[in-house]
Amino acid sequence: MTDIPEDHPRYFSLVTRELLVKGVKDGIASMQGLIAQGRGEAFDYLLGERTTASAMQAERVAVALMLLAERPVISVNGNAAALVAEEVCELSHVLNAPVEVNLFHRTEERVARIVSLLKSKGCRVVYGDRPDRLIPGISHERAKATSMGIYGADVVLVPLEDGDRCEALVKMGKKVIAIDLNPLSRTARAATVTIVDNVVRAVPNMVAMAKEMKGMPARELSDAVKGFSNDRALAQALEEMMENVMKARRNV
Ligand code: PTJ
Repeated sequence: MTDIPEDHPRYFSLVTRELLVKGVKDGIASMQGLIAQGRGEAFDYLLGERTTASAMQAERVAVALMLLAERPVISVNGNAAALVAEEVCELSHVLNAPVEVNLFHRTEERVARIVSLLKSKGCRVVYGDRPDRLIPGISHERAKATSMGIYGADVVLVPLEDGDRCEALVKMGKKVIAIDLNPLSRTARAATVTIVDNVVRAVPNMVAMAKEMKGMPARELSDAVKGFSNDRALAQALEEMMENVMKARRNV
């Protein structure tokens, strides 16, 4: 990996890039994943590369939903595996939610590598290498899922999901929690709860929240979810971006 000086103003962003490049070299992330990360970075730049108040609230609602769920599942693609494999495993452990490897650009070799990476990071239950169901309404390879994992889940956390699949999961009656830096994306608009934050900040935040909220009675968790509107949260995220842009504009 390139040596990034710690005093560089965009240190974390550059380290994240390096992790993804390594992910591609190791056969974990796809080449297309690099392009997706670039798009995400542009939105993150507008956000000021921070977790905003609306993202923090969405993260809390998401954790409450997962704790209330009967069968919560965490979907992992190449980008999530390259960037936050360890944190995903910790979240899986705290929430008692199995992980399923679910790829957009699916190859069995990449699925196997990601399954083994997640296991090496401590994930106990990892589905995805033996799919036995197809998500209705989407084309074959992208539709593969497992009945014990995403197919049978009531709540699915999908970091960086593609729009079609997010819509298809919602159509199946699932609550879908998306992590997506682009508040205008189809995924962001179709999900039940969208966290407009970088996956490298969102997942560790959710781990800390899950540890804190795990012992809460169901009534309190339901209260945390009550009143949440995804449309309103997306509007807030756009406003937070615009405020940041206006602040920069005043300094030009
Ligand atoms: O590993 P695979 O084959 O499953 O492929 C994964 C990608 C991400 C390549 C695939 O799902 C894809 O093409 O996704 P999209 O449709 O480009 O959507 C990715 C979304 O994630 C975009 O809206 C980006 O803005 C957003 N995004 C990119 N990087 C991050 C992000 N959101 C949060 N954190 C990031 N680091």
